[in-house]
Amino acid sequence: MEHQTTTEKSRKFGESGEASARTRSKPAATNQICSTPFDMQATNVRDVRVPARTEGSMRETGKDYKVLIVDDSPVSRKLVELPLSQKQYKLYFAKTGQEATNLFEEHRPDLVILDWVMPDLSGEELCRRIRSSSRDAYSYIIVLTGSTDKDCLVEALDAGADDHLTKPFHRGELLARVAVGIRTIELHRQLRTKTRLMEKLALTDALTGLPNRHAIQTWAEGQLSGAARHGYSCWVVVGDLDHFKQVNDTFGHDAGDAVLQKFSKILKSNTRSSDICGRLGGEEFLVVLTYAAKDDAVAVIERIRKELDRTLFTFGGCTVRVTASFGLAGFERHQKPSIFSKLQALADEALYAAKRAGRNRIELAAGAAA
Ligand code: GH3
Ligand code: MG
Ligand code: MG
Repeated sequence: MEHQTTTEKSRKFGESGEASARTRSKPAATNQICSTPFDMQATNVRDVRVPARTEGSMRETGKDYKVLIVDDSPVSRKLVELPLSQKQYKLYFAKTGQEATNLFEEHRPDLVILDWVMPDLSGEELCRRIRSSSRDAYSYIIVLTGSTDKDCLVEALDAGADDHLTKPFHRGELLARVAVGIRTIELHRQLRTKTRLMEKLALTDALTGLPNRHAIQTWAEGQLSGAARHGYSCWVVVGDLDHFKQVNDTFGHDAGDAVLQKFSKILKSNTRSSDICGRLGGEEFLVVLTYAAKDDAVAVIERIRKELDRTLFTFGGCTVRVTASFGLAGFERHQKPSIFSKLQALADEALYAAKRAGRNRIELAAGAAA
């Protein structure tokens, strides 16, 4: 690391007689959205069509819930539709089990209200289909039965239904049960959002926003086995800031953090999105480059090294320069591939060599130097 005040000539940390030995450890159905829910002429029922709602307006009102109503009887569909249309649900209608399956696949409704007895598919079969095709989002299923038979209820719940209503149902009860379903869906959504966030956090280094050791190792192992299978090149680079401890000791931990963040940005901006760079820990970083010849990989790292070298940090009125050393190991396309842990160890050895040779440089591992 070099620093200079505006009046003082710059000098390098680590060159004031201090030993340079490293102290770091080793590291089919038609779309029926809001369509007329049944054949008006055939049933001669008054049109109480739900006003078409766009996705946008659904979101504005905060009631972004899709409800699929499945019943072969137009009258039954209407009886479900009427109370729900006064709420701002987005309604989809299916007359058969197959139509319901198709609409479910296409629109992934939050809630399905289905008749237990249909001409083509049984309610049980439809429940099972919905459950087996549910991805990470949950759909709440309310079954409508004509009977009060407890066996039927048990079958429905066993097939994946969450709730049931006996026909003829009470309008208020339908709305209340749908509201329970929506509460459940809301909880699932919150849980899913939090789980995704936790998964992301578990793989991300909080200070730099880069993938952490665990994430980069998992990704790199995948890349390495891909390279072995398909014969493409792969380079593993370990980079370490030089005399970084002195940044902390001289200017404080926040200054050190700022350097780590800037170096991360430099790494990120100089690597392709198909490559990966991450923080192994402390002031040590890893870059994995694929589909690059050795000279191209070295050129990428050289660009990174130079960009950091010419970056000036200002801490407490001092202008400071920080450098980094790099070790590189890997193989060209169609060369014998290595496993990630071996390449990382070789890159680490090369990094030590770079440190011994004076820092602010790139060294290639023995196998990669030819
Ligand atoms: P070398 O050139 O041999 O790599 O020397 P160095 O000083 O960079 O290496 P050393 O292992 O002696 O010191 C690493 C320092 O990195 C010590 C530690 O306080 C600092 N460090 C590790 N993690 C963080 C961090 O998250 N923030 C800050 N500010 N410093 C960190
Ligand atoms: Mg270190
Ligand atoms: Mg260091």
